[in-house]
Amino acid sequence: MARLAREAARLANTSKFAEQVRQAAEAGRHVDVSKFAEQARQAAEAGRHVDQTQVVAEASRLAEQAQTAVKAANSLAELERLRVEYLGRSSQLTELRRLVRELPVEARPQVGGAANKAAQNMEGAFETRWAELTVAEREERLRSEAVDVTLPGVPYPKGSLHPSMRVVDEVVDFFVGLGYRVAEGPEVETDYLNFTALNIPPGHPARTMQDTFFLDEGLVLRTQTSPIQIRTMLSQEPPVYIVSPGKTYRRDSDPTHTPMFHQIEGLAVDRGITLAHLKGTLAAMARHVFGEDVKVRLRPSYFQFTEPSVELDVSCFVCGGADPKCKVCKGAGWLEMLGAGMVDPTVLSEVGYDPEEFTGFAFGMGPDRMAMVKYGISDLRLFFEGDLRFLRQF
Ligand code: 2NL
Repeated sequence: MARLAREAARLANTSKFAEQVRQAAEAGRHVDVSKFAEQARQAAEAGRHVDQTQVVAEASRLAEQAQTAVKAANSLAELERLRVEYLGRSSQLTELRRLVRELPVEARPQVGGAANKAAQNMEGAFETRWAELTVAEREERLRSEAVDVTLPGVPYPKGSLHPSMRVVDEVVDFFVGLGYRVAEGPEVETDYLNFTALNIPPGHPARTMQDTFFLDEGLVLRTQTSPIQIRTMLSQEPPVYIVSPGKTYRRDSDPTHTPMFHQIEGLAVDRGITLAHLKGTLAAMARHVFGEDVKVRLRPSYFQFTEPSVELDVSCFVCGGADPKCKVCKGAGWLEMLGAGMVDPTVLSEVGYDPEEFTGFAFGMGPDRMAMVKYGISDLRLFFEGDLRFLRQF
Protein backbone atom coordinates (compact mmCIF):
# COMPACT_ATOMS: atom_id res chain seq x y z
CA MET A 1 0.00 0.00 0.00
CA ALA A 2 2.69 2.36 1.04
CA ARG A 3 4.77 1.32 -1.98
CA LEU A 4 1.89 2.03 -4.34
CA ALA A 5 1.27 5.43 -2.77
CA ARG A 6 4.96 6.32 -3.10
CA GLU A 7 5.01 5.16 -6.73
CA ALA A 8 1.93 7.30 -7.44
CA ALA A 9 3.61 10.26 -5.81
CA ARG A 10 6.75 9.68 -7.88
CA LEU A 11 4.80 9.55 -11.09
CA ALA A 12 2.85 12.60 -10.07
CA ASN A 13 6.06 14.49 -9.25
CA THR A 14 8.10 13.56 -12.31
CA SER A 15 5.24 13.95 -14.74
CA LYS A 16 4.39 17.28 -13.19
CA PHE A 17 7.99 18.36 -13.68
CA ALA A 18 8.09 16.96 -17.22
CA GLU A 19 4.97 18.96 -18.00
CA GLN A 20 6.61 22.11 -16.59
CA VAL A 21 9.67 21.55 -18.74
CA ARG A 22 7.60 21.10 -21.86
CA GLN A 23 5.54 24.23 -21.25
CA ALA A 24 8.55 26.32 -20.37
CA ALA A 25 10.45 25.16 -23.45
CA GLU A 26 7.47 26.03 -25.66
CA ALA A 27 7.25 29.50 -24.13
CA GLY A 28 11.04 29.89 -24.39
CA ARG A 29 11.31 30.23 -20.63
CA HIS A 30 13.82 28.69 -18.28
CA VAL A 31 12.86 25.69 -16.24
CA ASP A 32 13.37 26.19 -12.59
CA VAL A 33 15.98 23.54 -11.92
CA SER A 34 15.81 24.09 -8.18
CA LYS A 35 12.30 22.67 -8.17
CA PHE A 36 13.54 19.49 -9.73
CA ALA A 37 16.41 19.44 -7.29
CA GLU A 38 14.01 19.54 -4.42
CA GLN A 39 11.96 16.75 -5.94
CA ALA A 40 15.04 14.68 -6.60
CA ARG A 41 16.26 15.19 -3.08
CA GLN A 42 12.95 14.03 -1.67
CA ALA A 43 12.86 11.09 -4.03
CA ALA A 44 16.40 10.10 -3.11
CA GLU A 45 15.65 10.32 0.59
CA ALA A 46 12.64 8.12 0.11
CA GLY A 47 14.84 5.65 -1.81
CA ARG A 48 12.88 6.22 -4.98
CA HIS A 49 14.16 6.17 -8.49
CA VAL A 50 14.82 9.62 -9.95
CA ASP A 51 13.86 10.30 -13.54
CA GLN A 52 16.76 12.28 -14.84
CA THR A 53 15.87 12.43 -18.53
CA GLN A 54 14.14 15.79 -18.03
CA VAL A 55 17.23 17.25 -16.43
CA VAL A 56 19.43 16.01 -19.23
CA ALA A 57 17.03 17.60 -21.69
CA GLU A 58 17.07 20.81 -19.70
CA ALA A 59 20.89 20.88 -19.75
CA SER A 60 21.08 20.72 -23.52
CA ARG A 61 18.21 23.18 -23.82
CA LEU A 62 20.15 25.62 -21.61
CA ALA A 63 23.24 25.12 -23.78
CA GLU A 64 21.25 25.83 -26.93
CA GLN A 65 19.63 28.89 -25.44
CA ALA A 66 23.01 30.20 -24.32
CA GLN A 67 24.51 29.63 -27.74
CA THR A 68 21.70 31.54 -29.45
CA ALA A 69 22.05 34.45 -27.01
CA VAL A 70 25.84 34.47 -27.32
CA LYS A 71 25.72 34.58 -31.11
CA ALA A 72 23.39 37.59 -30.89
CA ALA A 73 25.58 39.46 -28.37
CA ASN A 74 26.82 42.74 -29.85
CA SER A 75 29.41 43.88 -27.37
CA LEU A 76 31.98 42.44 -24.99
CA ALA A 77 30.01 43.96 -22.13
CA GLU A 78 26.85 42.16 -23.16
CA LEU A 79 28.84 38.96 -23.61
CA GLU A 80 30.19 39.22 -20.11
CA ARG A 81 26.70 39.75 -18.77
CA LEU A 82 25.56 36.55 -20.59
CA ARG A 83 28.56 34.62 -19.26
CA VAL A 84 27.52 35.46 -15.72
CA GLU A 85 23.92 34.56 -16.51
CA TYR A 86 24.69 31.16 -18.06
CA LEU A 87 27.92 30.06 -16.40
CA GLY A 88 28.08 32.16 -13.25
CA ARG A 89 27.67 31.03 -9.67
CA SER A 90 23.91 31.52 -9.62
CA SER A 91 23.23 30.24 -13.14
CA GLN A 92 20.82 27.42 -13.82
CA LEU A 93 23.69 25.29 -15.04
CA THR A 94 25.59 25.69 -11.77
CA GLU A 95 22.40 24.80 -9.93
CA LEU A 96 22.11 21.72 -12.10
CA ARG A 97 25.71 20.71 -11.34
CA ARG A 98 25.14 21.12 -7.63
CA LEU A 99 22.17 18.85 -8.01
CA VAL A 100 24.36 16.07 -9.42
CA ARG A 101 26.02 15.56 -6.02
CA GLU A 102 22.67 14.92 -4.46
CA LEU A 103 21.55 12.35 -6.99
CA PRO A 104 21.78 8.60 -6.40
CA VAL A 105 25.19 7.33 -7.54
CA GLU A 106 23.86 5.53 -10.60
CA ALA A 107 22.14 8.69 -11.86
CA ARG A 108 25.19 10.94 -11.54
CA PRO A 109 27.19 10.02 -14.67
CA GLN A 110 24.38 10.78 -17.06
CA VAL A 111 23.29 14.07 -15.49
CA GLY A 112 26.87 15.12 -14.73
CA GLY A 113 27.96 14.31 -18.25
CA ALA A 114 25.06 16.27 -19.68
CA ALA A 115 25.90 19.26 -17.48
CA ASN A 116 29.59 19.12 -18.47
CA LYS A 117 28.70 18.87 -22.13
CA ALA A 118 26.37 21.86 -21.82
CA ALA A 119 29.12 23.82 -20.05
CA GLN A 120 31.65 22.91 -22.72
CA ASN A 121 29.28 23.94 -25.49
CA MET A 122 28.58 27.23 -23.77
CA GLU A 123 32.26 27.96 -23.12
CA GLY A 124 33.08 27.17 -26.74
CA ALA A 125 30.37 29.55 -27.92
CA PHE A 126 31.61 32.26 -25.55
CA GLU A 127 35.19 31.93 -26.72
CA THR A 128 34.25 32.10 -30.39
CA ARG A 129 32.03 35.16 -29.89
CA TRP A 130 34.62 36.81 -27.62
CA ALA A 131 37.25 36.50 -30.35
CA GLU A 132 34.86 37.90 -32.96
CA LEU A 133 33.80 40.84 -30.80
CA THR A 134 37.35 41.69 -29.72
CA VAL A 135 38.40 42.00 -33.33
CA ALA A 136 35.25 43.93 -34.24
CA GLU A 137 35.62 46.35 -31.34
CA ARG A 138 39.27 46.98 -32.08
CA GLU A 139 38.47 47.63 -35.72
CA GLU A 140 35.69 50.01 -34.71
CA ARG A 141 38.09 51.87 -32.41
CA LEU A 142 40.71 52.12 -35.12
CA ARG A 143 38.06 53.45 -37.49
CA SER A 144 36.58 56.03 -35.11
CA GLU A 145 39.91 57.20 -33.70
CA ALA A 146 41.64 57.43 -37.03
CA VAL A 147 43.44 60.73 -37.62
CA ASP A 148 43.83 62.05 -41.10
CA VAL A 149 47.27 63.59 -40.91
CA THR A 150 46.84 65.07 -44.37
CA LEU A 151 44.00 67.40 -43.25
CA PRO A 152 44.92 71.10 -42.93
CA GLY A 153 45.51 72.25 -39.32
CA VAL A 154 42.95 74.14 -37.24
CA PRO A 155 43.66 77.85 -37.69
CA TYR A 156 44.83 79.33 -34.39
CA PRO A 157 43.49 82.85 -33.86
CA LYS A 158 46.38 85.24 -33.72
CA GLY A 159 46.29 88.06 -31.18
CA SER A 160 47.91 91.45 -31.51
CA LEU A 161 49.65 93.81 -29.15
CA HIS A 162 47.63 96.24 -27.06
CA PRO A 163 48.28 99.84 -28.24
CA SER A 164 49.80 100.75 -24.84
CA MET A 165 52.12 97.75 -25.02
CA ARG A 166 53.29 98.72 -28.50
CA VAL A 167 54.44 102.06 -27.11
CA VAL A 168 55.96 100.38 -24.02
CA ASP A 169 57.89 97.99 -26.27
CA GLU A 170 59.15 100.80 -28.50
CA VAL A 171 60.35 102.86 -25.52
CA VAL A 172 61.88 99.90 -23.67
CA ASP A 173 63.57 98.65 -26.87
CA PHE A 174 65.12 102.06 -27.36
CA PHE A 175 66.62 102.18 -23.86
CA VAL A 176 67.74 98.55 -23.95
CA GLY A 177 69.55 99.51 -27.16
CA LEU A 178 71.44 102.16 -25.16
CA GLY A 179 72.44 99.58 -22.54
CA TYR A 180 69.77 100.29 -19.90
CA ARG A 181 68.41 97.38 -17.87
CA VAL A 182 64.68 96.72 -17.44
CA ALA A 183 63.66 96.79 -13.75
CA GLU A 184 60.30 95.69 -12.38
CA GLY A 185 58.69 95.67 -8.95
CA PRO A 186 55.52 95.03 -6.93
CA GLU A 187 52.28 96.93 -7.52
CA VAL A 188 51.57 96.95 -3.78
CA GLU A 189 54.22 99.17 -2.24
CA THR A 190 55.15 100.56 1.14
CA ASP A 191 54.28 104.13 1.90
CA TYR A 192 58.01 104.75 2.39
CA LEU A 193 59.13 103.57 -1.08
CA ASN A 194 56.21 105.19 -2.89
CA PHE A 195 56.43 108.59 -1.14
CA THR A 196 58.93 109.23 1.65
CA ALA A 197 62.03 108.07 -0.20
CA LEU A 198 61.00 110.33 -3.11
CA ASN A 199 61.16 113.41 -0.93
CA ILE A 200 57.41 113.37 -0.20
CA PRO A 201 57.31 113.04 3.62
CA PRO A 202 54.18 112.09 5.62
CA GLY A 203 51.71 114.97 5.72
CA HIS A 204 53.10 116.62 2.61
CA PRO A 205 50.35 118.07 0.35
CA ALA A 206 51.89 116.30 -2.68
CA ARG A 207 50.57 113.03 -1.23
CA THR A 208 46.94 114.09 -1.41
CA MET A 209 47.43 115.31 -5.00
CA GLN A 210 48.12 111.76 -6.13
CA ASP A 211 44.69 110.28 -5.29
CA THR A 212 46.25 107.22 -3.72
CA PHE A 213 44.56 103.86 -3.11
CA PHE A 214 45.53 103.17 0.51
CA LEU A 215 45.69 99.57 1.75
CA ASP A 216 46.13 98.24 5.30
CA GLU A 217 49.36 98.37 7.31
CA GLY A 218 50.97 101.35 5.58
CA LEU A 219 50.73 99.80 2.13
CA VAL A 220 49.49 101.53 -1.03
CA LEU A 221 48.91 100.68 -4.69
CA ARG A 222 51.91 102.36 -6.27
CA THR A 223 50.98 105.72 -7.83
CA GLN A 224 54.06 105.70 -10.08
CA THR A 225 56.85 103.24 -10.90
CA SER A 226 59.47 105.32 -9.04
CA PRO A 227 59.56 102.87 -6.08
CA ILE A 228 61.16 100.40 -8.50
CA GLN A 229 64.03 102.86 -9.03
CA ILE A 230 64.35 103.42 -5.28
CA ARG A 231 64.53 99.65 -4.73
CA THR A 232 67.20 99.38 -7.44
CA MET A 233 69.33 102.17 -5.94
CA LEU A 234 68.98 100.67 -2.46
CA SER A 235 70.21 97.32 -3.76
CA GLN A 236 73.23 98.40 -5.82
CA GLU A 237 75.95 101.01 -6.14
CA PRO A 238 76.02 103.48 -9.07
CA PRO A 239 76.29 103.61 -12.02
CA VAL A 240 72.58 102.86 -12.56
CA TYR A 241 70.94 102.86 -15.97
CA ILE A 242 67.43 101.42 -15.76
CA VAL A 243 64.03 101.72 -17.37
CA SER A 244 61.01 100.54 -15.37
CA PRO A 245 57.65 99.96 -17.04
CA GLY A 246 54.58 98.85 -15.12
CA LYS A 247 51.00 99.32 -13.96
CA THR A 248 50.22 102.21 -11.64
CA TYR A 249 47.06 103.22 -9.78
CA ARG A 250 45.26 106.43 -8.90
CA ARG A 251 41.69 107.20 -7.81
CA ASP A 252 40.76 108.89 -11.06
CA SER A 253 38.15 108.07 -13.70
CA ASP A 254 37.12 110.16 -16.73
CA PRO A 255 37.65 110.00 -20.51
CA THR A 256 41.38 110.59 -20.12
CA HIS A 257 42.01 108.95 -16.70
CA THR A 258 41.53 105.33 -15.65
CA PRO A 259 42.17 103.99 -12.10
CA MET A 260 44.87 101.73 -13.55
CA PHE A 261 47.26 103.13 -16.11
CA HIS A 262 50.77 102.44 -17.28
CA GLN A 263 53.95 104.28 -16.61
CA ILE A 264 57.51 104.03 -17.79
CA GLU A 265 60.16 105.66 -15.72
CA GLY A 266 63.85 105.83 -16.42
CA LEU A 267 66.87 106.63 -14.31
CA ALA A 268 70.53 107.29 -15.07
CA VAL A 269 72.91 107.89 -12.15
CA ASP A 270 76.63 108.15 -12.78
CA ARG A 271 79.55 110.53 -12.39
CA GLY A 272 79.10 113.74 -14.41
CA ILE A 273 75.50 113.31 -15.63
CA THR A 274 74.01 116.67 -16.71
CA LEU A 275 70.78 118.09 -18.07
CA ALA A 276 72.37 117.90 -21.55
CA HIS A 277 72.47 114.09 -21.23
CA LEU A 278 68.81 114.16 -20.26
CA LYS A 279 67.84 116.26 -23.28
CA GLY A 280 69.91 114.32 -25.78
CA THR A 281 68.71 110.95 -24.52
CA LEU A 282 65.03 111.89 -24.47
CA ALA A 283 65.21 113.61 -27.88
CA ALA A 284 66.61 110.41 -29.39
CA MET A 285 63.86 108.44 -27.68
CA ALA A 286 61.16 110.77 -29.11
CA ARG A 287 62.56 110.30 -32.63
CA HIS A 288 62.53 106.53 -32.14
CA VAL A 289 58.86 106.50 -31.10
CA PHE A 290 57.34 109.33 -33.18
CA GLY A 291 59.59 109.54 -36.23
CA GLU A 292 62.99 110.91 -37.26
CA ASP A 293 61.66 114.39 -38.03
CA VAL A 294 60.24 115.33 -34.63
CA LYS A 295 61.87 118.06 -32.58
CA VAL A 296 61.81 118.37 -28.80
CA ARG A 297 61.72 121.28 -26.39
CA LEU A 298 62.06 121.51 -22.63
CA ARG A 299 59.83 123.65 -20.44
CA PRO A 300 60.50 124.33 -16.76
CA SER A 301 58.31 122.34 -14.39
CA TYR A 302 58.21 121.11 -10.82
CA PHE A 303 58.44 117.66 -9.26
CA GLN A 304 59.17 116.87 -5.64
CA PHE A 305 61.93 114.38 -6.55
CA THR A 306 63.86 116.31 -9.23
CA GLU A 307 65.66 119.62 -9.29
CA PRO A 308 65.59 121.23 -11.77
CA SER A 309 62.43 119.70 -13.26
CA VAL A 310 61.33 119.92 -16.86
CA GLU A 311 58.55 118.85 -19.17
CA LEU A 312 59.44 117.61 -22.61
CA ASP A 313 57.27 118.38 -25.64
CA VAL A 314 57.60 116.81 -29.10
CA SER A 315 56.74 118.72 -32.25
CA CYS A 316 53.44 117.45 -33.70
CA PHE A 317 54.24 114.31 -35.69
CA VAL A 318 51.14 114.89 -37.87
CA CYS A 319 51.37 118.54 -38.96
CA GLY A 320 54.77 119.54 -37.63
CA GLY A 321 53.17 122.75 -36.36
CA ALA A 322 52.00 123.81 -39.84
CA ASP A 323 48.25 123.18 -39.45
CA PRO A 324 46.33 125.56 -37.15
CA LYS A 325 43.34 123.15 -37.31
CA CYS A 326 45.38 119.97 -36.65
CA LYS A 327 43.28 117.34 -34.83
CA VAL A 328 46.27 115.94 -32.96
CA CYS A 329 47.98 119.05 -31.56
CA LYS A 330 44.92 121.34 -31.84
CA GLY A 331 47.08 123.84 -33.67
CA ALA A 332 49.60 124.11 -30.85
CA GLY A 333 52.36 122.47 -32.90
CA TRP A 334 53.64 120.72 -29.77
CA LEU A 335 52.57 117.66 -27.79
CA GLU A 336 53.33 117.12 -24.09
CA MET A 337 55.22 113.91 -23.76
CA LEU A 338 56.86 113.45 -20.39
CA GLY A 339 58.15 114.92 -17.14
CA ALA A 340 61.79 114.69 -16.15
CA GLY A 341 64.57 116.34 -14.20
CA MET A 342 67.85 115.95 -12.38
CA VAL A 343 67.43 113.61 -9.42
CA ASP A 344 67.06 115.69 -6.26
CA PRO A 345 70.18 115.34 -4.02
CA THR A 346 67.83 114.52 -1.11
CA VAL A 347 66.67 111.40 -2.99
CA LEU A 348 70.27 110.34 -3.75
CA SER A 349 71.26 110.75 -0.08
CA GLU A 350 68.16 108.82 1.04
CA VAL A 351 69.34 105.71 -0.88
CA GLY A 352 72.91 106.11 0.36
CA TYR A 353 74.48 107.65 -2.74
CA ASP A 354 76.87 110.62 -2.33
CA PRO A 355 75.28 113.57 -4.25
CA GLU A 356 78.73 115.25 -4.39
CA GLU A 357 80.10 112.30 -6.36
CA PHE A 358 77.07 111.22 -8.38
CA THR A 359 74.36 113.02 -10.30
CA GLY A 360 71.53 111.64 -12.34
CA PHE A 361 68.50 112.33 -14.45
CA ALA A 362 65.11 110.70 -14.20
CA PHE A 363 61.97 110.83 -16.31
CA GLY A 364 58.46 109.46 -16.27
CA MET A 365 55.95 109.05 -19.07
CA GLY A 366 52.50 107.59 -19.70
CA PRO A 367 52.49 105.09 -22.59
CA ASP A 368 48.66 105.06 -22.57
CA ARG A 369 48.56 108.80 -23.26
CA MET A 370 51.29 108.47 -25.86
CA ALA A 371 49.30 105.71 -27.61
CA MET A 372 46.16 107.90 -27.58
CA VAL A 373 48.11 110.63 -29.36
CA LYS A 374 49.94 108.26 -31.69
CA TYR A 375 46.80 106.33 -32.78
CA GLY A 376 44.26 109.19 -32.49
CA ILE A 377 42.08 107.66 -29.75
CA SER A 378 40.05 110.13 -27.71
CA ASP A 379 38.75 107.92 -24.85
CA LEU A 380 41.33 106.18 -22.67
CA ARG A 381 38.66 103.90 -21.15
CA LEU A 382 38.48 102.01 -24.48
CA PHE A 383 41.97 100.73 -23.71
CA PHE A 384 40.88 98.68 -20.72
CA GLU A 385 37.36 97.50 -21.61
CA GLY A 386 38.67 94.44 -23.46
CA ASP A 387 36.34 95.00 -26.45
CA LEU A 388 37.85 92.94 -29.27
CA ARG A 389 36.30 95.19 -31.94
CA PHE A 390 38.55 97.94 -30.59
CA LEU A 391 41.62 95.84 -29.87
CA ARG A 392 41.62 94.06 -33.27
CA GLN A 393 42.38 97.38 -34.94
CA PHE A 394 45.95 97.32 -33.70
C1 2NL B 1 55.60 112.71 -14.22
C2 2NL B 1 56.94 112.47 -14.66
C3 2NL B 1 58.75 111.84 -13.36
C4 2NL B 1 60.59 110.98 -12.13
C5 2NL B 1 59.36 110.82 -12.68
C6 2NL B 1 62.10 109.94 -10.52
C7 2NL B 1 62.41 108.77 -9.89
C8 2NL B 1 63.40 108.77 -8.97
C9 2NL B 1 64.07 109.88 -8.66
C10 2NL B 1 63.70 111.02 -9.31
CL1 2NL B 1 63.80 107.35 -8.16
N1 2NL B 1 62.74 111.06 -10.22
N2 2NL B 1 61.11 109.92 -11.45
C11 2NL B 1 61.26 112.18 -12.30
C12 2NL B 1 60.63 113.18 -12.98
C13 2NL B 1 59.39 113.03 -13.53
O1 2NL B 1 57.53 111.55 -13.85
O2 2NL B 1 54.84 113.28 -14.95
N3 2NL B 1 55.32 112.25 -13.00
C14 2NL B 1 54.10 112.48 -12.36
